[in-house]
This record gives sequence, structure tokens and C-alpha cells, in this order.
Amino acid sequence: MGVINITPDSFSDGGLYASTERALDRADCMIEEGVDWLDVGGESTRPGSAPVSKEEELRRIIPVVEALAGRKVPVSVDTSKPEVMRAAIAAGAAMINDICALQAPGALEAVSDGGVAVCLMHMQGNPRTMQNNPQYRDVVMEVSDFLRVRLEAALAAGLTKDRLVIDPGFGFGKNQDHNIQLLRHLDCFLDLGVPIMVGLSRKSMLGKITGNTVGERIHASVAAALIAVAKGASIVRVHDVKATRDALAVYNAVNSDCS
Ligand code: 7PJ
Repeated sequence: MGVINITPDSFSDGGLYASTERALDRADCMIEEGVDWLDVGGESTRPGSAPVSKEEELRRIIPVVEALAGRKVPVSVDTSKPEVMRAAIAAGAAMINDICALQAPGALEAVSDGGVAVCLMHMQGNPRTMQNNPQYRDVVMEVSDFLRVRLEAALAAGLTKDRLVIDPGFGFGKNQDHNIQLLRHLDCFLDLGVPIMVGLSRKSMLGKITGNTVGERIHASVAAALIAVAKGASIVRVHDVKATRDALAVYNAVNSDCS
């Protein structure tokens, strides 16, 4: 899954049009590189980031989703707001990727009415404060228990299991040790019975290990994606599609033919 962030540059004369064009160029480049899903997001959820209004999120996302609905690759929309979910589905989105796991009032209804796939992600706290000393007694157990409860809520709201994906939420209210534990024990989440998605690409967890800045984390990101797949992940959310695909092609060539 390739990440498409739509964050308009308020200093540029092109404004939103320019950022829409940039997002579509980026998407076309990823499609060329063989991406299977595009994940479109209009609100930064990095640690310390401030929320964006639903009007602004819609303005950023919808033109891109509409344009991408005509391409060959399905589109996921990274949002936590029910109104944005409904509009994204109407514009052609095939998946809603929610870092709040459909906890906002009306979110369960928005996706169950829409008939789309959903990624339920774990986060402790909210993006503004989540990295201020996150605490767990047993991070793998607690994240897994949370995801089980959210899966049950989704099923109770009428979603079917074949539409659901879970994600432990690397970097979302987790310290370095928590992130490492989650990756080391990622296979535990297979017990939940739905595909596992992970987002490790370019994250600060990899910066802490390598000492590299965001732009220099491609090799670490590919390594992390490979480890995640080896431990059972089905979907890896990445910025560097070609590099990740090549690494996974080698992995799959060795793993798929056991004769
Ligand atoms: C994730 C995400 C992730 C899912 C972001 C970033 C921060 N959605 N959205 N999982 N991360 N499902 O890409 O660095 O890990 S935004």
C-alpha cells in the first residue's frame, strides 16, 4: 500500500490545485511501480500534530479520490471522521483506514452502510499527546485486546470479517521498546483471524535504530517491511513502493516454492 499525503502548501500560488496534481503524479508513479493499494490522507497524524477540520480534510481528499477512482488500483482513505468516510466512499474509496478504529460516534455506521473494507488501528491517546510517556503492562496483550474489542464492535455493526484488517499502530502512543516488542511478536495478532496491516515506513522508530533522518530511512523501512511480512503481515503501508516490492519479490520467491 502506497502512502499519498495531501498537505497543501499555503505558500504556493498553486494552492490546493497544485497539491492535488502532486498527489496524482505521486500516485501514478506508485502505480507504475506496481502498488496494490493507495492510501490517501488529508490530515497529518504525526506526533504533536494538530487536528484538521472536516471541511478542510474533504477539500484535500475528495478531488484526489475521485481522480484515482478511475485508475486500476483501489483507494484507501486515512480518516477518522464519519462525514469524511461517507464522502470518500461516495467518491469511490474501497477502504477506510482509521487510526481511531471507528471509535468516533457514527463511524461504525458510516462504514457498514458503505460496504467497504476497513483497517482498525490501535493508538494510545491522541496524536497531539500520544508520545508523552506511553505506558503498558504488556503492550502485545493490550494492543491485541483492544483490537479484538474493536473487531467485535465492527462485526456487531454489520461489517463482515472478510472486510476487516487490523494494525497495531507503530509509533501511535508507543515508545521504542513497545514498537520493537510489537514487531517481534507481530505473529500473535494472527490469532485475531483477520489480515494484519503495518505502517513502519520512515518512522522515527527506524531513525532511532539507524540514526538516519526521515529521507535516509529507505533501507531500514524495507528491512522492517520484510520482517513484518515474515511474521505474518499481509499489507505493508509504505512510501517506497519499488524498493519494498523488490525485497518482497525475493522473499516470496524463496517462500512460495517449497518443492
Ligand atoms: C499509519 C497509518 C499506520 C495505519 C499513519 C506515518 C504516520 N495508518 N497512518 N497504520 N501511520 N493503518 O505514516 O508516519 O502505521 S500516518
